[in-house]
Amino acid sequence: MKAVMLGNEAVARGAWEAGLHIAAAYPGTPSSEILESISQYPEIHSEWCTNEKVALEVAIGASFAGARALTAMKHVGLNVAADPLFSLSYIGATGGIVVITADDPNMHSSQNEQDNRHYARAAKIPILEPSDSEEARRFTKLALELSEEFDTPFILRLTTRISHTRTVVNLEEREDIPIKGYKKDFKKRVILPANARKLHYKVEERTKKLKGFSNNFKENRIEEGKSDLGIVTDSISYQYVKEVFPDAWVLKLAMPWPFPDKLAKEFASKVSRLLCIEENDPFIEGQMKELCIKVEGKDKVPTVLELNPTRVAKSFGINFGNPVDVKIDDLPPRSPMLCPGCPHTGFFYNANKLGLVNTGDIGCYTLGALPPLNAIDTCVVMGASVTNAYGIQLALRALGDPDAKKVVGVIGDSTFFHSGITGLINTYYNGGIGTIVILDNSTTAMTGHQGHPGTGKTLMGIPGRKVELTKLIKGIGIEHVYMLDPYDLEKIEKVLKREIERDDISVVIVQGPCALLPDFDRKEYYYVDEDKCTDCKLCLRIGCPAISMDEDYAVIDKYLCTGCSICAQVCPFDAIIQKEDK
Ligand SMILES: Cc1ncc(C[n+]2csc(CCOP(=O)(O)OP(=O)(O)O)c2C)c(N)n1
Repeated sequence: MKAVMLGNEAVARGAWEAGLHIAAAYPGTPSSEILESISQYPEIHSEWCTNEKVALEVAIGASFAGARALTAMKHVGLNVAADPLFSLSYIGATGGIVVITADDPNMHSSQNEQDNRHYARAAKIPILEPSDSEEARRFTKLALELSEEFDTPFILRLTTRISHTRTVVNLEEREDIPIKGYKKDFKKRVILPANARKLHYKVEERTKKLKGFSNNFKENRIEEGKSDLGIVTDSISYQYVKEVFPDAWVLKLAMPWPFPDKLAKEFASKVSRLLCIEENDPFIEGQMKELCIKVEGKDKVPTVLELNPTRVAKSFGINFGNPVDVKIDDLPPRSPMLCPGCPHTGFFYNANKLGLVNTGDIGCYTLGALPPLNAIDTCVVMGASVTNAYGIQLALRALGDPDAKKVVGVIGDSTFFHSGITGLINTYYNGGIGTIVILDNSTTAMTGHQGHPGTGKTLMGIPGRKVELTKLIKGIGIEHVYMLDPYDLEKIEKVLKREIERDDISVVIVQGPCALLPDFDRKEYYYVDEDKCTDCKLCLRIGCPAISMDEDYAVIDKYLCTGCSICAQVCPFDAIIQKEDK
């Protein structure tokens, strides 16, 4: 049987076919559909975890007990999970264990372009890279099997184009793999220095064996060409190479680490000109150069942004036409905005009005940094709003600046559970002051409405336990904790004005569900009374996409309006009126 599947769906299918037992992850584009698809297979226990480190550690525990396990994350998630990843390399696998990283060349929805192939080499963990959905399915299976065979975790690296492209997949049946059960193994699993030293020798031995494997691995394949040009490539770049250079010899690498040195040398000897075409960093090229193989690559192929056939062709002076390389400058500008009725809007409107220093975080609410709200000053990584606010405060206090206590950290609910909690405890412990605002929309909205501990909704639909934010924060010892209605502008302003003057730490939770959730309580729409509207444009300052200007008065798109009332609260002329309930 065949099916057309997204790369991420195919990974899930491959994992299911390989008899996977446990899957644990934290969402992040472009990886999120992997767990969402796995959750459709009832034979697998799947769950959203609080963050990527937690998810990997859950998978490691499952592997300890002899279950096949995987974790999936976006590329920056692997930074969060890097600590257990490096230990896991020494510990190896009992049940097969695979760490999936979905990288995002071009930063379609990420803060950086990070080439996670480097993690494979740095942590000495073998890596597989599919070039389409069928390979995504097969390589996931293979990674779980090889993990057990070589006593190592495997990294499976996808990129946005692999994760989010649909291609044909062959479907196979699920293998029945029993969970082995738990057996104590002190030398393998307790990485005290005395054990770890021995384990490091084992890792080096394993790497040698895997290099031998990589040299003979049939998925690291030479495709004969008709010219004397040879190209080494991997992942999605392989598809571009086949389009742009149909006559070239190709060395397609499915396992770029451990590097198949003999195979690469053999390939180089077959051609007179050798290119390396890969996205982002010269990971393969660098390893070829270490072998003194003469190869052209990043001197011509850009390291920044993703490749496509046109960019690949252009790098080598070939005119390939322009089928996909749309010039961004030619498109009408369309700035991203918070949605109509977004429960974050009211806070940002007030924060802008008060002109505070607001350290931001990652989520839908990062959009509060853009005009007209302009209410976020920084955005570093998940959780950093809380810690950055504290750091700014320390510096300002050292300067004797009385505004030190007015620094506000702004974080979403999922992000708070992910990595805000530890920062808040740090601020409390070290005597920090200032205000932390948690924008709690009862979901992980940015990545597609996944559950988190504050929702109590689990991935498999089994009722989970709900963590109450107020109790949690009060449990730390913070006394000033307030829960606010996101649509009550006056109250938000009043509480903010009061809290930023306080010589203590306080937490303000602005709580109301995301307007895109299916059970959102949509109210009757608002409209503008043209006779009362003075064209003052104050209502535009909330940045609601439902509001625009006609010639000399504001108009509200009744199909977009959710009836949240924020525009009506902002209008000084009572020109915005709610349609009466019938
Ligand atoms: C380390 C890391 N993991 C995952 C992501 C993907 N991601 C971006 S924001 C976000 C959470 C957003 O949820 P929340 O904090 O509740 O804010 P909302 O979008 O709901 O406003 C996630 C999972 C990321 N950017 N970095």
